[in-house]
Amino acid sequence: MDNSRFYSVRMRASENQSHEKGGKHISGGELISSYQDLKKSVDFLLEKALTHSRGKPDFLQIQCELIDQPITQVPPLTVKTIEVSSVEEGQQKARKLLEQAGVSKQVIEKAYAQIPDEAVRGAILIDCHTGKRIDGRKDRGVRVSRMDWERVNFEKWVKAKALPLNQRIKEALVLATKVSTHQATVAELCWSDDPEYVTGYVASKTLGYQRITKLKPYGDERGCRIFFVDTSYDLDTYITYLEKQPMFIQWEEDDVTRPNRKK
Ligand code: WAQ
Ligand code: MG
Repeated sequence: MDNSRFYSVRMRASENQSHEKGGKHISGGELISSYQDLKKSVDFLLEKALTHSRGKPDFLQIQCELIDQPITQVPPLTVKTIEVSSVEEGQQKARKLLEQAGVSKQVIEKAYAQIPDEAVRGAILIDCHTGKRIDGRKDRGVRVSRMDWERVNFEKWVKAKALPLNQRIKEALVLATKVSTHQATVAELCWSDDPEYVTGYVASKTLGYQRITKLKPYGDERGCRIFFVDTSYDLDTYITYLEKQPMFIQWEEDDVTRPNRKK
């Protein structure tokens, strides 16, 4: 692949002044674009910012930067969907999965207690040994960036897995795959801050991406994104990886599912 002219394109939008001035986070987005597609990519993020269910932005920023590093390719996490009939059941499942991934009960409860009331535009990082928040970024959190999944390959994957062709699942799975790829990530817990979207997930290298169909009540604008981090790894290096390491998700069809495929 010719990696020479790829751009990181990032958007953030807020209401009532910019994020720095205490405005309410409305929407964010990040993708990797070729030079030829830049106009389309900016337009795509502009559309996302202007049509968001959290509100109409009055601060909006879109930034393009040439990526001057090789872009790593990683396969997507495996996806599983757990159907639940209530938020309580969903939250119970989420806690169980976090435990399975190696986070203790105490740390899980401590993390839940630290979910901020005010919107954060990134993820909060929790030390998986102590349960303390370690990113020190307050309402900003850490925004994972510089990752994407090329459309044709993504659509092939969607078809093979019989999943809905859904931009939100794509974005979340791309992020979860990048985050879980780093050794320091023990697990991730997430649900949307979009009031009408109640499905969330727990992800880790060993669990894969486990969707849970209800993690919050319909209409609730409070989202959550927590990374449980093994702090025996260097934190600054980890945050730099999340923010800067460019990555494409790339799915290769499994030979087992297509026995007649010629090599
Ligand atoms: N880096 C770090 N944190 C982020 C990022 C990012 N790039 N994007 C969003 N967040 C944080 C931020 O605090 C948001 O408030 C919160 O996550 C939720 O973001 O059906 O839509 O984009 O499989 O609203 C998951 C289930 C949907 C999808 C998650 O999150 C499915 C979702 P949203
Ligand atoms: Mg959102």
